[in-house]
Amino acid sequence: MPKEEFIDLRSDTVTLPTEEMLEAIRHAKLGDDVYGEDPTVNELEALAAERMGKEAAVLVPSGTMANLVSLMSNTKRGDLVILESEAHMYWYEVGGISAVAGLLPWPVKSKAGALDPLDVEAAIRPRNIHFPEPSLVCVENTHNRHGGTVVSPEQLHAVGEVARSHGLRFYMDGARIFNAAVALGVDVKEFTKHVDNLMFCLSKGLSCPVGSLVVGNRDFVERARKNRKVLGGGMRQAGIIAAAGIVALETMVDRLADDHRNSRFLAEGCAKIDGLSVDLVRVQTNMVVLDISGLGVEDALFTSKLREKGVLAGAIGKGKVRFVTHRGIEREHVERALEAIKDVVAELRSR
Ligand code: TLP
Repeated sequence: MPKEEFIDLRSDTVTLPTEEMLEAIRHAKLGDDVYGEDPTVNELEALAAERMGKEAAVLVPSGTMANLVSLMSNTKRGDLVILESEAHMYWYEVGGISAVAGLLPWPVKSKAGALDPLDVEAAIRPRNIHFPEPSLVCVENTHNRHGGTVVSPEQLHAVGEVARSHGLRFYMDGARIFNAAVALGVDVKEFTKHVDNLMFCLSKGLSCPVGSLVVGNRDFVERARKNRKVLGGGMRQAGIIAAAGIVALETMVDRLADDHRNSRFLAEGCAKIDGLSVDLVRVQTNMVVLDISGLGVEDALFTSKLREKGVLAGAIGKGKVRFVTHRGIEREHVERALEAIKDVVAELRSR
Protein backbone atom coordinates (compact mmCIF):
# COMPACT_ATOMS: atom_id res chain seq x y z
CA MET A 1 0.00 0.00 0.00
CA PRO A 2 1.48 3.42 -0.92
CA LYS A 3 2.32 5.43 2.21
CA GLU A 4 -0.15 8.23 1.44
CA GLU A 5 -3.04 5.73 1.54
CA PHE A 6 -2.42 4.76 5.17
CA ILE A 7 -4.63 6.33 7.80
CA ASP A 8 -1.82 7.52 10.00
CA LEU A 9 -2.94 7.86 13.61
CA ARG A 10 0.49 7.35 15.18
CA SER A 11 0.93 11.00 16.10
CA ASP A 12 -0.02 14.57 15.25
CA THR A 13 3.69 15.03 14.45
CA VAL A 14 3.04 13.46 11.03
CA THR A 15 1.03 16.47 9.84
CA LEU A 16 2.34 18.16 6.71
CA PRO A 17 2.52 21.95 6.24
CA THR A 18 -0.50 23.69 4.69
CA GLU A 19 -0.35 25.44 1.30
CA GLU A 20 -0.45 28.77 3.14
CA MET A 21 2.59 27.73 5.19
CA LEU A 22 4.50 26.70 2.08
CA GLU A 23 3.67 30.09 0.51
CA ALA A 24 4.78 31.92 3.66
CA ILE A 25 8.05 29.94 3.67
CA ARG A 26 8.63 30.83 0.01
CA HIS A 27 8.25 34.54 0.69
CA ALA A 28 9.79 34.78 4.18
CA LYS A 29 12.26 37.59 4.84
CA LEU A 30 15.42 35.93 6.09
CA GLY A 31 18.61 36.80 7.97
CA ASP A 32 21.15 35.18 10.30
CA ASP A 33 19.29 34.34 13.49
CA VAL A 34 22.46 33.71 15.51
CA TYR A 35 23.06 37.46 15.05
CA GLY A 36 19.38 38.02 15.92
CA GLU A 37 18.85 39.28 12.35
CA ASP A 38 16.16 37.02 10.99
CA PRO A 39 13.07 39.26 10.87
CA THR A 40 10.66 36.33 10.52
CA VAL A 41 12.10 34.53 13.56
CA ASN A 42 11.94 37.78 15.54
CA GLU A 43 8.31 38.23 14.52
CA LEU A 44 7.39 34.66 15.54
CA GLU A 45 9.18 34.95 18.89
CA ALA A 46 7.37 38.22 19.68
CA LEU A 47 4.04 36.71 18.64
CA ALA A 48 4.60 33.57 20.73
CA ALA A 49 5.54 35.63 23.80
CA GLU A 50 2.45 37.79 23.37
CA ARG A 51 0.11 34.78 22.92
CA MET A 52 1.52 33.17 26.04
CA GLY A 53 1.46 36.37 28.10
CA LYS A 54 5.20 36.26 28.78
CA GLU A 55 8.08 38.68 28.08
CA ALA A 56 10.06 36.73 25.49
CA ALA A 57 10.41 33.53 23.47
CA VAL A 58 13.09 31.62 21.57
CA LEU A 59 12.58 29.25 18.65
CA VAL A 60 14.21 25.82 18.92
CA PRO A 61 14.22 22.90 16.48
CA SER A 62 12.28 20.35 18.56
CA GLY A 63 10.19 19.79 21.65
CA THR A 64 12.95 17.67 23.11
CA MET A 65 15.46 20.49 22.76
CA ALA A 66 12.89 22.94 24.14
CA ASN A 67 12.55 20.83 27.30
CA LEU A 68 16.30 20.37 27.62
CA VAL A 69 17.21 24.06 27.27
CA SER A 70 14.38 24.91 29.67
CA LEU A 71 15.69 22.45 32.24
CA MET A 72 19.21 23.85 31.86
CA SER A 73 17.95 27.43 32.09
CA ASN A 74 15.85 26.84 35.22
CA THR A 75 18.41 24.91 37.29
CA LYS A 76 22.07 24.28 37.97
CA ARG A 77 23.81 20.93 37.53
CA GLY A 78 23.21 18.53 40.41
CA ASP A 79 19.77 19.96 41.28
CA LEU A 80 16.68 17.86 41.86
CA VAL A 81 13.72 18.28 39.49
CA ILE A 82 10.25 17.14 40.47
CA LEU A 83 8.21 15.83 37.57
CA GLU A 84 5.22 13.61 36.90
CA SER A 85 6.18 9.94 36.73
CA GLU A 86 4.83 9.44 33.17
CA ALA A 87 6.30 12.70 31.86
CA HIS A 88 7.67 12.83 28.33
CA MET A 89 10.88 14.35 29.73
CA TYR A 90 11.32 11.27 31.90
CA TRP A 91 10.28 8.62 29.39
CA TYR A 92 11.13 9.71 25.90
CA GLU A 93 13.97 12.19 25.88
CA VAL A 94 16.88 9.77 26.00
CA GLY A 95 17.69 10.68 29.60
CA GLY A 96 18.94 14.13 28.53
CA ILE A 97 17.67 15.49 31.85
CA SER A 98 20.53 13.58 33.54
CA ALA A 99 22.99 12.88 30.75
CA VAL A 100 23.11 16.46 29.45
CA ALA A 101 21.50 18.76 32.03
CA GLY A 102 23.09 16.87 34.97
CA LEU A 103 19.87 16.80 37.01
CA LEU A 104 18.23 14.23 39.26
CA PRO A 105 14.65 13.65 38.11
CA TRP A 106 12.30 12.95 41.03
CA PRO A 107 9.16 11.31 39.64
CA VAL A 108 5.84 11.80 41.44
CA LYS A 109 2.76 9.72 40.55
CA SER A 110 -0.45 11.47 39.60
CA LYS A 111 -4.04 10.82 38.62
CA ALA A 112 -4.33 11.38 34.87
CA GLY A 113 -1.37 13.78 34.77
CA ALA A 114 -2.50 16.31 37.39
CA LEU A 115 -0.06 16.27 40.29
CA ASP A 116 -1.52 16.47 43.78
CA PRO A 117 -0.01 19.56 45.45
CA LEU A 118 0.43 17.56 48.67
CA ASP A 119 2.54 14.98 46.83
CA VAL A 120 4.65 17.78 45.34
CA GLU A 121 5.08 19.30 48.77
CA ALA A 122 6.16 15.92 50.18
CA ALA A 123 8.73 15.54 47.39
CA ILE A 124 10.39 18.85 48.29
CA ARG A 125 12.80 17.63 50.90
CA PRO A 126 14.33 20.01 53.43
CA ARG A 127 17.76 21.50 52.81
CA ASN A 128 20.10 18.87 54.17
CA ILE A 129 23.72 17.91 53.48
CA HIS A 130 22.59 14.56 52.05
CA PHE A 131 20.05 15.86 49.55
CA PRO A 132 20.38 17.53 46.17
CA GLU A 133 18.88 21.04 45.98
CA PRO A 134 15.34 20.94 44.61
CA SER A 135 14.93 23.81 42.17
CA LEU A 136 12.16 23.03 39.69
CA VAL A 137 8.70 21.48 39.43
CA CYS A 138 7.53 20.38 35.97
CA VAL A 139 4.09 19.60 34.59
CA GLU A 140 3.02 18.34 31.17
CA ASN A 141 -0.08 19.71 29.46
CA THR A 142 -1.81 18.03 27.73
CA HIS A 143 -0.39 14.91 29.25
CA ASN A 144 0.78 12.52 26.56
CA ARG A 145 1.14 9.16 28.35
CA HIS A 146 -2.07 9.73 30.30
CA GLY A 147 -3.94 9.99 26.99
CA GLY A 148 -3.89 13.69 26.13
CA THR A 149 -5.51 14.73 29.41
CA VAL A 150 -5.85 18.38 30.37
CA VAL A 151 -4.24 19.67 33.56
CA SER A 152 -6.72 22.41 34.50
CA PRO A 153 -5.75 26.00 35.34
CA GLU A 154 -6.94 25.36 38.91
CA GLN A 155 -4.64 22.36 39.25
CA LEU A 156 -1.74 24.35 37.83
CA HIS A 157 -2.45 27.16 40.26
CA ALA A 158 -2.39 24.79 43.24
CA VAL A 159 0.92 23.15 42.25
CA GLY A 160 2.44 26.52 41.36
CA GLU A 161 1.62 27.83 44.85
CA VAL A 162 3.51 24.94 46.44
CA ALA A 163 6.52 25.39 44.16
CA ARG A 164 6.69 29.13 44.75
CA SER A 165 6.22 28.88 48.51
CA HIS A 166 9.36 26.71 48.62
CA GLY A 167 11.32 28.96 46.26
CA LEU A 168 11.17 26.50 43.34
CA ARG A 169 10.48 27.44 39.75
CA PHE A 170 7.47 26.02 37.90
CA TYR A 171 7.81 24.86 34.27
CA MET A 172 5.27 23.43 31.82
CA ASP A 173 5.97 21.08 28.93
CA GLY A 174 3.11 22.56 26.95
CA ALA A 175 3.89 20.68 23.75
CA ARG A 176 0.09 20.53 23.17
CA ILE A 177 -1.05 23.43 25.36
CA PHE A 178 -3.31 24.77 22.61
CA ASN A 179 -5.19 21.46 22.66
CA ALA A 180 -5.79 22.03 26.37
CA ALA A 181 -7.01 25.60 25.77
CA VAL A 182 -9.33 24.54 22.94
CA ALA A 183 -10.68 21.62 24.99
CA LEU A 184 -11.69 23.95 27.83
CA GLY A 185 -12.68 26.79 25.51
CA VAL A 186 -10.41 29.27 27.28
CA ASP A 187 -7.50 31.51 26.27
CA VAL A 188 -4.16 29.74 26.52
CA LYS A 189 -3.04 32.40 29.04
CA GLU A 190 -5.41 30.86 31.59
CA PHE A 191 -2.86 28.03 31.73
CA THR A 192 0.38 29.88 31.13
CA LYS A 193 -0.19 32.52 33.81
CA HIS A 194 0.35 29.86 36.47
CA VAL A 195 3.83 28.80 35.34
CA ASP A 196 7.12 30.69 35.26
CA ASN A 197 7.99 29.42 31.84
CA LEU A 198 6.99 26.80 29.28
CA MET A 199 7.56 25.34 25.88
CA PHE A 200 5.02 24.58 23.17
CA CYS A 201 5.34 22.79 19.83
CA LEU A 202 4.49 24.09 16.38
CA SER A 203 5.14 20.72 14.77
CA LYS A 204 2.28 18.73 16.32
CA GLY A 205 -1.42 19.58 15.96
CA LEU A 206 -0.54 23.03 14.60
CA SER A 207 0.82 21.28 11.48
CA CYS A 208 4.19 22.98 11.09
CA PRO A 209 7.06 20.95 9.67
CA VAL A 210 9.52 21.85 12.45
CA GLY A 211 9.85 23.93 15.58
CA SER A 212 9.00 24.60 19.21
CA LEU A 213 9.14 27.75 21.32
CA VAL A 214 10.55 28.28 24.79
CA VAL A 215 8.70 31.11 26.51
CA GLY A 216 9.23 33.02 29.76
CA ASN A 217 10.74 36.16 31.21
CA ARG A 218 13.63 37.97 29.49
CA ASP A 219 16.40 36.60 31.72
CA PHE A 220 15.21 33.03 31.35
CA VAL A 221 14.91 33.31 27.57
CA GLU A 222 18.37 34.85 27.34
CA ARG A 223 19.77 31.83 29.21
CA ALA A 224 17.71 29.53 26.97
CA ARG A 225 19.16 31.19 23.86
CA LYS A 226 22.65 30.52 25.15
CA ASN A 227 21.81 26.94 26.11
CA ARG A 228 20.25 26.38 22.69
CA LYS A 229 23.60 27.47 21.20
CA VAL A 230 25.64 25.10 23.36
CA LEU A 231 23.43 22.23 22.21
CA GLY A 232 24.05 23.16 18.58
CA GLY A 233 20.56 24.54 18.09
CA GLY A 234 21.57 28.04 16.99
CA MET A 235 20.09 28.19 13.50
CA ARG A 236 20.85 30.63 10.73
CA GLN A 237 18.06 31.50 8.23
CA ALA A 238 15.49 29.90 10.53
CA GLY A 239 12.83 32.22 9.13
CA ILE A 240 11.86 29.37 6.82
CA ILE A 241 10.72 27.52 9.96
CA ALA A 242 9.30 30.59 11.67
CA ALA A 243 7.20 31.60 8.64
CA ALA A 244 5.11 28.45 9.03
CA GLY A 245 4.94 29.05 12.78
CA ILE A 246 3.35 32.47 12.29
CA VAL A 247 0.69 30.96 10.01
CA ALA A 248 0.09 28.26 12.64
CA LEU A 249 -0.43 30.70 15.50
CA GLU A 250 -2.69 32.88 13.38
CA THR A 251 -4.82 30.23 11.71
CA MET A 252 -4.40 26.72 13.07
CA VAL A 253 -5.44 26.84 16.71
CA ASP A 254 -9.26 26.80 16.50
CA ARG A 255 -9.37 23.82 14.15
CA LEU A 256 -7.90 21.59 16.90
CA ALA A 257 -11.55 21.23 18.00
CA ASP A 258 -12.11 19.04 14.89
CA ASP A 259 -9.36 16.70 16.05
CA HIS A 260 -10.96 16.49 19.47
CA ARG A 261 -14.38 15.64 17.97
CA ASN A 262 -12.77 12.93 15.83
CA SER A 263 -10.90 11.35 18.74
CA ARG A 264 -14.12 11.31 20.77
CA PHE A 265 -15.91 9.57 17.90
CA LEU A 266 -13.11 7.02 17.61
CA ALA A 267 -13.06 6.41 21.36
CA GLU A 268 -16.81 5.92 21.62
CA GLY A 269 -16.71 3.55 18.66
CA CYS A 270 -13.89 1.52 20.23
CA ALA A 271 -15.68 1.39 23.59
CA LYS A 272 -18.48 -0.58 21.90
CA ILE A 273 -16.13 -3.30 20.61
CA ASP A 274 -16.02 -6.41 22.80
CA GLY A 275 -12.51 -7.17 24.01
CA LEU A 276 -11.37 -3.53 24.04
CA SER A 277 -11.63 -0.98 26.76
CA VAL A 278 -11.17 2.78 26.66
CA ASP A 279 -11.20 5.18 29.56
CA LEU A 280 -13.54 7.72 28.00
CA VAL A 281 -12.96 10.19 30.83
CA ARG A 282 -9.39 10.57 29.61
CA VAL A 283 -10.38 11.25 26.01
CA GLN A 284 -10.28 15.02 26.38
CA THR A 285 -8.25 16.17 23.38
CA ASN A 286 -6.82 14.49 20.27
CA MET A 287 -5.67 11.15 21.72
CA VAL A 288 -7.29 7.79 22.35
CA VAL A 289 -5.54 5.11 24.37
CA LEU A 290 -7.03 1.68 23.78
CA ASP A 291 -6.56 -1.00 26.37
CA ILE A 292 -6.23 -4.24 24.41
CA SER A 293 -5.08 -6.40 27.33
CA GLY A 294 -8.42 -8.29 27.18
CA LEU A 295 -7.28 -9.77 23.86
CA GLY A 296 -4.23 -11.43 25.43
CA VAL A 297 -1.83 -10.36 22.67
CA GLU A 298 1.17 -8.04 22.52
CA ASP A 299 0.32 -4.47 21.55
CA ALA A 300 2.92 -4.69 18.77
CA LEU A 301 1.02 -7.61 17.20
CA PHE A 302 -2.18 -5.58 17.33
CA THR A 303 -0.59 -2.59 15.59
CA SER A 304 1.04 -4.76 12.94
CA LYS A 305 -2.34 -6.37 12.13
CA LEU A 306 -3.86 -2.89 11.91
CA ARG A 307 -1.08 -1.80 9.60
CA GLU A 308 -1.99 -4.65 7.23
CA LYS A 309 -5.43 -3.04 7.06
CA GLY A 310 -3.98 0.39 6.30
CA VAL A 311 -4.20 1.96 9.76
CA LEU A 312 -1.15 3.13 11.70
CA ALA A 313 -1.25 3.42 15.50
CA GLY A 314 1.36 3.46 18.28
CA ALA A 315 2.12 0.51 20.58
CA ILE A 316 2.90 2.24 23.87
CA GLY A 317 3.43 -0.78 26.11
CA LYS A 318 1.48 -2.68 28.79
CA GLY A 319 -1.34 -3.62 26.41
CA LYS A 320 -1.97 -0.04 25.36
CA VAL A 321 -2.30 1.32 21.84
CA ARG A 322 -2.39 5.05 21.09
CA PHE A 323 -4.29 6.82 18.30
CA VAL A 324 -3.84 10.53 17.65
CA THR A 325 -6.14 12.61 15.44
CA HIS A 326 -4.86 15.60 13.49
CA ARG A 327 -5.30 17.73 10.36
CA GLY A 328 -5.76 15.40 7.41
CA ILE A 329 -7.79 12.92 9.43
CA GLU A 330 -11.48 13.42 8.67
CA ARG A 331 -14.55 11.66 10.04
CA GLU A 332 -14.51 9.17 7.14
CA HIS A 333 -10.94 8.16 8.01
CA VAL A 334 -11.99 7.55 11.59
CA GLU A 335 -14.92 5.46 10.37
CA ARG A 336 -12.55 3.37 8.25
CA ALA A 337 -10.13 3.05 11.16
CA LEU A 338 -12.98 1.79 13.36
CA GLU A 339 -13.86 -0.87 10.78
CA ALA A 340 -10.22 -1.97 10.66
CA ILE A 341 -10.03 -2.13 14.47
CA LYS A 342 -13.21 -4.24 14.57
CA ASP A 343 -11.78 -6.63 11.97
CA VAL A 344 -8.48 -7.01 13.82
CA VAL A 345 -10.24 -7.67 17.12
CA ALA A 346 -12.49 -10.30 15.46
CA GLU A 347 -9.45 -11.96 13.87
CA LEU A 348 -7.47 -12.01 17.13
CA ARG A 349 -10.40 -13.31 19.17
CA SER A 350 -11.04 -16.19 16.78
CA ARG A 351 -7.47 -17.53 17.13
N1 TLP B 1 6.00 13.30 21.58
C1 TLP B 1 5.96 12.36 20.49
C2 TLP B 1 6.80 11.13 20.81
O1 TLP B 1 8.05 11.47 21.25
C3 TLP B 1 6.18 10.24 21.81
C4 TLP B 1 4.54 12.00 20.17
O2 TLP B 1 4.34 11.42 19.09
O3 TLP B 1 3.63 12.29 20.97
N2 TLP B 1 6.73 16.81 25.09
C5 TLP B 1 5.64 16.09 24.80
C6 TLP B 1 4.50 16.10 25.76
C7 TLP B 1 5.58 15.34 23.62
O4 TLP B 1 4.51 14.61 23.38
C8 TLP B 1 6.68 15.35 22.74
C9 TLP B 1 6.66 14.52 21.48
C10 TLP B 1 7.80 16.13 23.08
C11 TLP B 1 7.79 16.84 24.27
C12 TLP B 1 9.04 16.17 22.22
O5 TLP B 1 8.82 16.81 21.01
P1 TLP B 1 9.75 16.50 19.72
O6 TLP B 1 9.27 15.22 19.16
O7 TLP B 1 9.51 17.67 18.83
O8 TLP B 1 11.17 16.45 20.18
